[in-house]
Amino acid sequence: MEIRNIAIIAHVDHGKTKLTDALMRQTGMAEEGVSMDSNALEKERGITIYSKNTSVFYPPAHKATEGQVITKINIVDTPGHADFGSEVERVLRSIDSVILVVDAQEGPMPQTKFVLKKSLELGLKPIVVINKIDKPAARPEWTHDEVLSLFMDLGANNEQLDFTTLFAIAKEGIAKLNLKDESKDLTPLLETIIKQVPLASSEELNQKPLRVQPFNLAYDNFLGRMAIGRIYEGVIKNGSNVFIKKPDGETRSGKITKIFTFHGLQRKEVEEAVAGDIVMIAGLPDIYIGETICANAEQGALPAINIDEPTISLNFLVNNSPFAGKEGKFVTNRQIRERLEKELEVNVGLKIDFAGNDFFKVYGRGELHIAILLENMRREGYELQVSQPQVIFKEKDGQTLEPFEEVTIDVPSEMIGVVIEKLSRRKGKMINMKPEQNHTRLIFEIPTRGFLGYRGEFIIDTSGEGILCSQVLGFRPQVGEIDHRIVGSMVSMENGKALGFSLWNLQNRGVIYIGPGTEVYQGMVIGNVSKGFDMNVNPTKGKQLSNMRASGSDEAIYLTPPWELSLERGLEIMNEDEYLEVTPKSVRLRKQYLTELDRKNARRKE
Ligand SMILES: Nc1nc2c(ncn2[C@@H]2O[C@H](COP(=O)(O)OP(=O)(O)OP(=O)(O)O)[C@@H](O)[C@H]2O)c(=O)[nH]1
Ligand SMILES: [Mg+2]
Repeated sequence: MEIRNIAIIAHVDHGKTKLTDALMRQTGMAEEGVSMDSNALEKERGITIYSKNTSVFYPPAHKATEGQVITKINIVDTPGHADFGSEVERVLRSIDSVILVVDAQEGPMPQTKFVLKKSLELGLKPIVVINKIDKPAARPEWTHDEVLSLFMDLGANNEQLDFTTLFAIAKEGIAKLNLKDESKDLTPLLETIIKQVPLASSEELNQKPLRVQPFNLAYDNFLGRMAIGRIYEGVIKNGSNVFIKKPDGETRSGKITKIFTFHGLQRKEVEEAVAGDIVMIAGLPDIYIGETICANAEQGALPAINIDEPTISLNFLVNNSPFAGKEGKFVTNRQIRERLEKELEVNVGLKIDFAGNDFFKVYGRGELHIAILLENMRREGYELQVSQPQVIFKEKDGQTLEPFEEVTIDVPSEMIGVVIEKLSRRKGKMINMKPEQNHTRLIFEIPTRGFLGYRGEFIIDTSGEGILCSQVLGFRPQVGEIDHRIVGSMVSMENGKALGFSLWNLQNRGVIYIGPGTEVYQGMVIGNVSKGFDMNVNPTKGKQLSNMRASGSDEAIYLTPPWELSLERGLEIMNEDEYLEVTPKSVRLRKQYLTELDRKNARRKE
């Protein structure tokens, strides 16, 4: 058996997972309807959050003819969202070729550029799949040209420029080498993989002493932390004693207690695995990404794997709102701490500082990265509150640096004015503007600090017709003050049930987050005020019954549907003096100080 290792990479939503699913289905490794996006949150949101391994065999054993070599293709399906970009980078270090999927209508997008750049730098030769050619507005030839110029812009060498392109409908499991070709399945893609992806396995490599490098971590309740890594050289045997080396050479010893290989989506326990394969290993509880597992102490460590630094931080703390403990099962400081410690076992992009007295400082790669952690926690029954996400500053050579992002925006051309105006005010610099058919693509570089909180405004300003995505560029010298449009909060002065009548009165002052019947407490934020300053309101006030009857000219109440808070919305719009309260059933926004008097006193102290 021969082994080949590939990763599927692309901008978010361009069809990586659909393609992987179809590859599994057509090679008999998965039933109809089984998807790589297996996690509950992934299914709900329709996005990939965690990169995942699978493997397929080609030709499938039952179709292989006598004497035909069967190839095991290890495939890593990667997440497209920029917050998980560092995960992709680690994966790229451990495979031999990438399938770059590009949407035939959208063409290359920021994440396409990011993952392609990383791949080219690592010397990989991509196979390009132009996907979704069934879309009515698909423009496969244009996309191909754009991809080619992207390769050139990114400095691809001649061999890389000579990439093979396939056209696909991943959703239906079809790929072809020419648009005019007839094809019923993914055979052309599988054949291309066999032809072009370098062989990872060989008898010669098997003879060498063992070297394995983990690029991902997994956690199992019984087996503890596990490493997912590539066997570069040698054969790994269950029960063997090994040495673990950090990239700087520091060495410790350990023992392998279980080995799994990937077999479709299943993991298959094996007694040994050969060079070239990707395995999951148990028995090394302190193993970490980029270390080298080797057979003897004298072997050299493999080159380190970079892990991108966090860009934002926020505090996690025990919920102490008046509604605390009503909905959660796990609410104490200790329980939250233990959960966060467990998260660190697998969530490589995350850092946590446990030194605070009554809070934990959590560092992440973006709002979605943090929101996913919070969403998982609330589903498991945790209750907590978090502070406003803040950008991380770094000191280097006596200079303060802050994270910057590249933001790419596609909007109907008549809307570019408002976008440019708002992003400029947030210290964004437009570096490109390209009109296309009936929309315009704008590219900005902007400090993360200025960009935080813009998404919601963008959706409103463009009536949901724009596409916006961002990509961390790295740390750059800090720019000055940023003029955020401060939106005031509508803060409840009372405890009780919100009534339709009072919400109706309040809705012309701003946007309301709650519907009638919602229980509120003093200090809870129930909406925002377009005028800019906080406003104390009483959402529990009803209309005097007698009044209503007497007036005779009562108007019907038309309540605008509330703009309900989700975790991401909450993180994005919250102000500095607020907490987001997260429980299994609710997401509420509140003032840190619940009474107006306490808030005044706090302001005075500043
Ligand atoms: N029309 C059309 N839609 C497709 C095709 N392939 C995928 N899609 C749709 O595109 C959406 C995204 O597909 P996924 O496979 O989840 O994309 P992805 O690249 O894995 O997304 P992330 O992992 O979140 O980055 C889904 O709604 C698919 O149904 C295709 O060939 N044609
Ligand atoms: Mg996916």
